[in-house]
Amino acid sequence: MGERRRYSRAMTADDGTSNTGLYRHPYPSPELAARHAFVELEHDRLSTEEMAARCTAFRETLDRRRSVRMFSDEPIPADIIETAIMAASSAPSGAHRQPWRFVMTNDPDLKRRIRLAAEEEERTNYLENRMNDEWQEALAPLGTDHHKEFLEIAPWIVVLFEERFGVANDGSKIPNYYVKESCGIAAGFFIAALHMAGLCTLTHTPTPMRFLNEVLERPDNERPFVLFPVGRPLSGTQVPDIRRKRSDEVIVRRGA
Ligand code: IYR
Repeated sequence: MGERRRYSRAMTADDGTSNTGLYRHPYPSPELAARHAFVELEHDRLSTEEMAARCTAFRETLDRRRSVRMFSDEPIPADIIETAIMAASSAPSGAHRQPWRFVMTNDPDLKRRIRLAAEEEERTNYLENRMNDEWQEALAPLGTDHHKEFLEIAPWIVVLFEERFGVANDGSKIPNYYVKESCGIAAGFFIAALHMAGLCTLTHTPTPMRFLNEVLERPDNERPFVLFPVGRPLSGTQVPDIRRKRSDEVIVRRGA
């Protein structure tokens, strides 16, 4: 509260959100607004009760999400995948560059090629110790191995490519910023959108993933970030009986 009083102007609305006097450096400044377009934020003000209810409902919904390794081969309409991708593409990104491309395919031949190439890499990871013993022990409870049949069985494969830099018409590079952070957030939005649609996925990183550029014919400025098989879970699918961290293990509160 003391912080607020330092700036003198009185509150101008009952709801406590209109006190422009809080800011000595309002955004946008008149100079900025003269040079770049701004629009007023569209925002629904919720009561504290509604806030709590919605947040809890969302948390409970997300808490039911699980990574799945056994998919049904039932077809899923392309437009549902596209909508989930556009939800992902609403993620914040460095300098609003949206440095991502989502390549989706339900083509059996492409899925097969991806499966075969992924299994070849993973065979080296698991059987020829490209992943060290410590790493393999960490994965033991998940029971992952070099078999990746789901890559052919799931109706869709979506590969999120990070756009390392943009390319101008004259071929010169346009830098992107915080590419990995941006793609990580977009991946999270995508996973959440799929879950809301009743679809399952696996955050899969067949390593190394460069083969995906070739199979999916993507240019060099794009690098595979995560591969997502997407579909309904096979009925009766089993998932590891793992627990998530409790709030006291993930939340640290400091200060008064
Ligand atoms: N890329 C391998 C290994 C793997 C690594 C981690 I860390 C996992 O959480 C799961 C798997 C694979 O996909 O099998």
